[in-house]
Amino acid sequence: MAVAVSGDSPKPSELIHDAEAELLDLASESQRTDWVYSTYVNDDTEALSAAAASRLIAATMRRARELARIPLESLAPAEARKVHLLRVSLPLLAPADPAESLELTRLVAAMQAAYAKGRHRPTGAKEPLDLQGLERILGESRDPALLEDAWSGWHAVGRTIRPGFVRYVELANRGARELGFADTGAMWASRYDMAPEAFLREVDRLWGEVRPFYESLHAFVRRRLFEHYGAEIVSPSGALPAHLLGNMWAQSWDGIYPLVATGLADDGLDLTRLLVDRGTSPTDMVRFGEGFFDSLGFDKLPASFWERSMFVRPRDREVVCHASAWDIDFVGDLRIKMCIEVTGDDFHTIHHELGHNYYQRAYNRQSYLFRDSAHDGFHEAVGDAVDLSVTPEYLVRLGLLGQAPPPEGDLGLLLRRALEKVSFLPFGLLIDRWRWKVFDGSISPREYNRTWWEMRRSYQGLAPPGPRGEDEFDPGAKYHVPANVPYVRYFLAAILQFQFHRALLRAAGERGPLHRGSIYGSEAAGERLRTMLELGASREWPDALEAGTGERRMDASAMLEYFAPLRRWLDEQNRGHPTGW
Ligand code: X8Z
Ligand code: ZN
Repeated sequence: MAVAVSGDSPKPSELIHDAEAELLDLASESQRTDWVYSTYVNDDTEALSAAAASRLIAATMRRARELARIPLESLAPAEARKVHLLRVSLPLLAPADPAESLELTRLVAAMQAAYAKGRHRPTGAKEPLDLQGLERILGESRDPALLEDAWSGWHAVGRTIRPGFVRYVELANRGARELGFADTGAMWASRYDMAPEAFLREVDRLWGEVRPFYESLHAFVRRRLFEHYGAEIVSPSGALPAHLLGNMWAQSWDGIYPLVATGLADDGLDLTRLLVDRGTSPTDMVRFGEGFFDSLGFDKLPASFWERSMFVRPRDREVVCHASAWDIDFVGDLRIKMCIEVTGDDFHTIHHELGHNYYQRAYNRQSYLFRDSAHDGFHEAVGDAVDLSVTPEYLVRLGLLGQAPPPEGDLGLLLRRALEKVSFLPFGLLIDRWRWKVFDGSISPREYNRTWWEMRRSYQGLAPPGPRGEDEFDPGAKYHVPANVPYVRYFLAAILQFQFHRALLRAAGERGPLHRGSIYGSEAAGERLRTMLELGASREWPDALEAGTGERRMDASAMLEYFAPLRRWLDEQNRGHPTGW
């Protein structure tokens, strides 16, 4: 506490300053224990990390209540913003009762552990496989029976998560209500500098802009899958079977690019093959990522990054393999935690994660409550925007590719990117559309799985390989659900990254088509990006967006422009064939 002159109560600025100092300490402690837990999952690390999380939540809620008593008119605008940000700074709030708070944070840690420990032994396999092994089958096999087995085998992990999830919803909502939110979903939706209802409308508006493109891609992919698998497995006019799209959650379909791109010229971007052929190691892949940011004028990563990060899955212990980026002390102890495999997918994910790290470092001179992104979609979009500059020409410069393919390769290039990014859009939206209803009570535990599949069908046009009852819990088979990570951020990022890419290309002086351009080597683009990142959360997000792009609204025009040649081509290909499901 600040020392108050006797009789006087502390000044608002002092209260805020003290709150920031206390929370910075507790947040770093929580990061540290969480890091140890995630890289060495056992009962002790689980207990330690849950206890630290509970302490951070309790202090945050106590400080938020304390600051809420300050009359708004006595606060400078930056202080008022901090008071607001403090209230929405955590993805999880907990009841004031210490036993319930600890119960909740332990539940979340335990759900994560259950997810990390998920294994399934496919018929005929010698050993049980972890998620990565099962994902490999989903990406590579074209045998429907094997695909279904790997898909169902992994989804069984949801069953072990369901009971904890029901109680977590109850306790997390109680915490959110104690701080004046309607429920946890409403709290999540309060982080976008607008009323939660306005934010939901904003998300719908964006989805409306890209939905026709998604439907057109869906129809085209469905026809190719129908040609390959036949009418017994793929209906020519209905929903797509979720296990045939090359990815465990059918959230990105680039795994089936070879099936879908028949007859198209080589796009030169079979990254997995290029990386494997050159004998690239996981560390080399991270060095390539660092090299890109270096070329934009960002400082090199600190030595501690290379010493403390986890790049590969350790053999001797259980870890949380889902990729993440960390700034343990909020001033530059940057790390990534990944189980890198030498694949194109992981090459992209490395750029994604490094985007988080460079953002974290760019805003670390802000005061504590501003050390965050403008909104969480920004955090997710930075690395992806940079990754859009991983063009064949760039791979030539790295020495991974001999020669860039001629313009005929463009359609393939765009199709591959669309299978990765456009297929993702409805998935990015539906996870939280489902969770918002779970948190506000309009979906009850008895209908978790049915409503999940209704939404999978209505948004993505997908169906499960067979009937899924309420003994299953398929949302629990996606990391962010047991781990309590809000998801609509990825939907926003899927759109924002193209806005960033377009603006950065223009800053780099590139005037050509968006899908051909790369900002590699442009310090002007780097400068523009850094200006936006350094703001952190100190300003409302439209201000940050304007600093980076000159625009104040999120919109899909850049994404649609990037894919324009592919959209025309898909429309031609789909003529006379059914779209929708
Ligand atoms: O979770 C992630 C990152 C960590 S922030 C690897 N992503 C989402 C996912 O894997 O579902 C990136 C794309 C979407
Ligand atoms: Zn991320």
